[in-house]
Amino acid sequence: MGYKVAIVGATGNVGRAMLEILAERQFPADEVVPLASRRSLGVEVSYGDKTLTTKALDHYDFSDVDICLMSAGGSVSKEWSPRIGAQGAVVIDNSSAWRYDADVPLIVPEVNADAVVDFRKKNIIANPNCSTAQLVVALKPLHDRAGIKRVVVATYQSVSGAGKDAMDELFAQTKAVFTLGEIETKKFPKRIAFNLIPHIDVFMEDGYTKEEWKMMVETKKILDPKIKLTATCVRVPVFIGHSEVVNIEFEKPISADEARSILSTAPGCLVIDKHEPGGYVTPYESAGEDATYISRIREDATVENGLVLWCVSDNLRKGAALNAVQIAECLLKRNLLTPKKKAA
Ligand code: 11C
Repeated sequence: MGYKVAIVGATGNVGRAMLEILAERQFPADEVVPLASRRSLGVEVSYGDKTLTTKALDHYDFSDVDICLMSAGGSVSKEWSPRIGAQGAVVIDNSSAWRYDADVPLIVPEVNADAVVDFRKKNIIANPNCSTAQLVVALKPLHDRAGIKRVVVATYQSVSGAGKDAMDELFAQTKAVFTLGEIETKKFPKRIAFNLIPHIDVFMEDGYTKEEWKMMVETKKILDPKIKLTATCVRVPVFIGHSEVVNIEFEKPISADEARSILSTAPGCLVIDKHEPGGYVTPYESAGEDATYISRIREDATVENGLVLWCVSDNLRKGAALNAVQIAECLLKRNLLTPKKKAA
């Protein structure tokens, strides 16, 4: 007997990817229930070769649900994740609402899978921000080998991170450029077509944006609180796939060749690093794939024990939906969850 899995926010970019990945990985679910706000009620979504119709989140009874994958934004998570958790379903929450709560584990399975056991206090497990997930997958094996002291990261984040409306905005603006139409900006503070915007999420008091703050705080919680990190997060006119330039300062010496060899066998990583035109991965190629791709690994001679690399991943998959499903798989592998129907 398998699990009953609910997906809140099933009609969004990440919700749809969650359904796709559950089916692809043959997650042992007997029943999958897509839930959404009243606005998306009755919308059909695909789950493998099935078509499911979304039901309303309001008043849904979660008492026989085993796992709830939440991806409906911070305010819905703030209200609903504890309520759903209190009804006995384990919530894997993709928003930023619970990530920084000391009673909620924040998990990237390739990095800190064992911390998943700490989910029982609130019955919530947090999924990190997409730009953090791929970063820590790449950093972990290098940290284990040479001890990371400091990271300087610049991101190039696709518009899908800001949701489906943001993808539509890039498409509409690009079309308007070619048809000499009016460029409308709604989701983004400035035009995104044929442009870059050095601003993701809200501004904090110190001048950093919340996206940049999240990368710093989440890397510490998932990987090591001693790691110092500074980030600059930039939105780019790419539909899917976040890219990052990562400068790393280590405690011990590590050569580019050694880093390449460590990363090429590290979980979740795929190294494509040929010193020739096209010998690296771009976000376009990462879309629809599960790996965190690493290219352009080289020594940074301007600091002691420095490396610099290029890291790309599908932000909707490893950055969100895939990581959430992998967390659910961690629970099963560790026998932390028995299907309620079987237990009854
Ligand atoms: C973006 N990284 O690309 C954001 C999306 O905290 O889960 C995910 C925001 C979050 O806009």
